[in-house]
Amino acid sequence: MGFPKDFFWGAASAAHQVEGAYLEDGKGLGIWDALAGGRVAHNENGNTACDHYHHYKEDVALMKDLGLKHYRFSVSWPRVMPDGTGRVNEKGLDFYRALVDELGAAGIEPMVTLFHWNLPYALHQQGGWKNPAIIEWFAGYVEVVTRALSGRVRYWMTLNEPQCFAGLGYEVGEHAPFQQEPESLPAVTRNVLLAHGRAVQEIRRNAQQTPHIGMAPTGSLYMPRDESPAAVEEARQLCFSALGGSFSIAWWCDAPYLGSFPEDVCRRLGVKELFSPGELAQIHQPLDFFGFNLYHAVGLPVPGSAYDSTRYQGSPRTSMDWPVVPEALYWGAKFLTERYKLPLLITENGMGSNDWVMLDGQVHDPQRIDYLHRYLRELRRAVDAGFPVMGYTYWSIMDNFEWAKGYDQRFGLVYVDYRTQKRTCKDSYYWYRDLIASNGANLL
Ligand code: GBH
Repeated sequence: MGFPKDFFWGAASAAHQVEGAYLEDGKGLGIWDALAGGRVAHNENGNTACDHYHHYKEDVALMKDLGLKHYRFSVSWPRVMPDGTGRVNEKGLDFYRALVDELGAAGIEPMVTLFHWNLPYALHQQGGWKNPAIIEWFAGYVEVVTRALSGRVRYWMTLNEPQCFAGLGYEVGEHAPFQQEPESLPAVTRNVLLAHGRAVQEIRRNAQQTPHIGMAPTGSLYMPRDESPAAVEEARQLCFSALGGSFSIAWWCDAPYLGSFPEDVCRRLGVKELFSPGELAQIHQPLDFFGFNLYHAVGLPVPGSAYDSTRYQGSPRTSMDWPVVPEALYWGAKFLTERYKLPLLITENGMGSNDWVMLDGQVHDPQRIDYLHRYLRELRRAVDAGFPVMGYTYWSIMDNFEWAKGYDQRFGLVYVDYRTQKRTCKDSYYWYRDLIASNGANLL
C-alpha cells in the first residue's frame, strides 16, 4: 500500500512571515505591520523577514530541487489592496503573477491561501472582523485575486486558522489586533464564517479554470487513551465538542462543511442561535477538500498526574513547547475524514527548533528528520487504513517570522540567516527530498 502515486507532497509559507518589502511598490499596512510594535519577542517585526519578495526566484529554485509537488503560500491583502477595498495595487498583484509563473515553470502546483492574518490596517480601523461589512470587503478582494491568478492557480484556501486570528486576535489578545474582547466573539464568528461562504462564491464565479476550494483551519484534536471502541468514541466526541473554546474544530468547520452550527458553541457564546437557516446555507458552499493544520494533539488528563496523556516527565517537545505526538496525524485523518467526508489535505505540520549553521557550514537537524519520519509513518498508517488523504504540506519551506515569537522559532527546511539573507538547506531538506522522490518508500 503506502501513498498513492499522485500524492501531493508540499511545503508552505505565509505572506507576512516571509515576504518583507512591507512598504514597497505601494503595499499598504496590515495589522501586523501597524500594531505589533512591542508585542513581538525582542521587538522584532516582519518588515524584512526572509525578503522573499526579492528572493522568490532563488526560493522557487530550492523548491524545485526539493521536488515539491505543491507550494502553499498566501496573498497579502494589503499588498494587493492597500486600503483593503477599492483601489487595486497592480504592482502587488504583479509579484504574485511572477511567483505563480515561476512555480509553473518549475512544475510546482501553487496553492493559495487568501487570508493568512495580516488584515489591512485601514479595515481594522473600521472594526475589522467585528464589522459585518467585512463580508463584502473580503469578497471584493477575493474577486480581484481570483481574476488575477486563476489562470495558473487551481487550489484555493479561503482562511488560515480562524481559531487563531479570531481567538488569539480578539479574545486572548496575543495576536494582532491584540484585543481582549471575548464579548466580540459572536460577531467575529458570524463575520468570519459568512465571509468564507462569500469568498467561495467569488472564487467559483471568477475562476478561469475549475477551482478546488477548501479552508485551512486547525483546532484541538483529542486522542483516545487506547484503541478500544469506547475510548475512540470518547475522543471523537471531545474533538467535535466546544471544549477547546474558540480553538474547537466544529466551531469553525461544521458550518462551512456540514451546514450546521454546534449548539454547545451557541451556549458558550451565550446566544440561542448564531445563524439563521438562510445564513447557514450561505456559509455551506460546496467545497472540494478538507484542509487542516495539524501539529499535535490534546492529551486527556492522566489521573494523579500533573501531565496530560501526550506528556510525561521529560517528554519530547519542540522549541514551541508543543508535544511530539505523531499519532495526531492518524487520528486526525480518521476523525476529520469520517466527519467531513472530503479528502484531507494536511495544510501544515512541522516543528520549530533553534537550528544554527554548524562549524562545517551545514545545518544538521536530526530531530526534525525524526519528527517527520514519525509523523509521516502515522500518515501512511491512515492512508493504509483507507482514509482519503490527498497530501501533506510541511510548515515551513524556510525559517520565517513566527508571529508574536519573532525569529527565535525556526520551522524551515531551509535555514535563513537574517543578517545576510543567505539560505542553507538543512539536513531535513535533503531527507524530505528523498522522501518525495521515493513517494514515502524510504519510511521504515
Ligand atoms: C500555524 O499556527 C500558522 O498557520 C503559521 O502561520 C505558524 O507559523 C505555524 O502554525 C507555526 O506556529 O491542540 O488545542 O493546543 C499554528 C498554531 C498550533 C494552533 C497548535 C493550534 C493546537 C491547539 N496552532 N495549536 S491545541
